[in-house]
Amino acid sequence: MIKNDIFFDSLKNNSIDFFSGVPDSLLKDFCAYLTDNTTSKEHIITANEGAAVAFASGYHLATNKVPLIYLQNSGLGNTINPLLSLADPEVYSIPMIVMVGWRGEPGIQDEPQHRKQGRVQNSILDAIEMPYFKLNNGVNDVSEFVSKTVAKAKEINGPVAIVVSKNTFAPYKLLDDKVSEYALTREEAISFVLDKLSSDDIVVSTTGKPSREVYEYRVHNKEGHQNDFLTVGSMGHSSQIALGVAMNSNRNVFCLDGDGSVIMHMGSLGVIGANAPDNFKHIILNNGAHDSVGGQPTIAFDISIPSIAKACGYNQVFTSSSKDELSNRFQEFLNAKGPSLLEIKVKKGARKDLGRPKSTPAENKKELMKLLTTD
Ligand SMILES: Cc1ncc(C[n+]2csc(CCOP(=O)(O)OP(=O)(O)O)c2C)c(N)n1
Repeated sequence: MIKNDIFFDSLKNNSIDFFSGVPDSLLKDFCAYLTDNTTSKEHIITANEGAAVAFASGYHLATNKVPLIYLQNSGLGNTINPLLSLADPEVYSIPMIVMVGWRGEPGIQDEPQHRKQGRVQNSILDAIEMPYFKLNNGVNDVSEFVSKTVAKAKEINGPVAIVVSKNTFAPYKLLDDKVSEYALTREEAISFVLDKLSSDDIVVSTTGKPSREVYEYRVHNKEGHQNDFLTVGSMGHSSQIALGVAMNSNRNVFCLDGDGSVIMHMGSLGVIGANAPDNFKHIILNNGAHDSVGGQPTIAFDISIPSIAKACGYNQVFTSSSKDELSNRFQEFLNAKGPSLLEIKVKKGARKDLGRPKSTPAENKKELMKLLTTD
């Protein structure tokens, strides 16, 4: 395995000292090392991966230095526009290193939403004519690898990718892994909410562990999965899926969103407010973190998601920081005319033995559509 300090020092030796991106479970050890060894101005987690390309471009404009951005390959799509129309050698020509976590690498078992992405990833890089180098445990001389990559970015004066295989970086634990004071876990909050819903209500849950917890709740309660849409990929888009269902169904639709997800495509809140379906109910499970991929911080405890939603035209917004507050506000939230939003502040973390859906996305879709289209 590659030691984080050796990789980081090699980057430093090549004058790379600006890092931004959206976290990935495969890069979580390196991200944690970055957090412990950089200032808050040198390492910034952005709202989405495209924003990281733009942010890094601004850094380059002001410093003439080469930045590094990092992302899971699921976020590659978010980067394509700014990679091709901003940083590309044929446009503004911004040299940068783009470190991509290779989920779904062929031959390595992964979840359905990662398989095709992993299979076509390098073809996408080829298609956008972005050079890339593979980083895995077969790389013996890390310093030479990093120097070669940075030299390439400078030579073409454009973005160059490093595609990182699973288990490449050695384990690294954040020195000060702050956990918020909120008593409820996300899973407890999800159980609380689902306990209160009726068998007519539709649930659209966000990417990562929240959807796994919704799935496990149904299994545990011996209920079917027909009322749920688990957004296993497409981070940040659950609310628009829910909007599409809500505007075309008479059922109440509950979007169970994450703070990292809602921030990733926050403009969607305005579209919900403008269309204002009264059966749209948005719940933000705010743990101030990208919990599903390692618990890296989001900005969600520094902003007010309910106030933003209100300004976007939601009818009523609520927030709760404890089980008592949640119990007190939930009925009011249920009775409120939509679109309404309830932020539930929770602590980060999940059960070690949290399972994964046993049924496929296609099966899940079929069951849900059967319910929705026979109304
Ligand atoms: C476009 C994209 N970028 C990154 C990821 C990797 N990813 C999966 S879940 C997740 C964190 C989600 O955070 P949040 O919405 O706050 O939910 P939490 O896991 O904290 O409950 C990330 C970054 C992804 N799946 N898709």
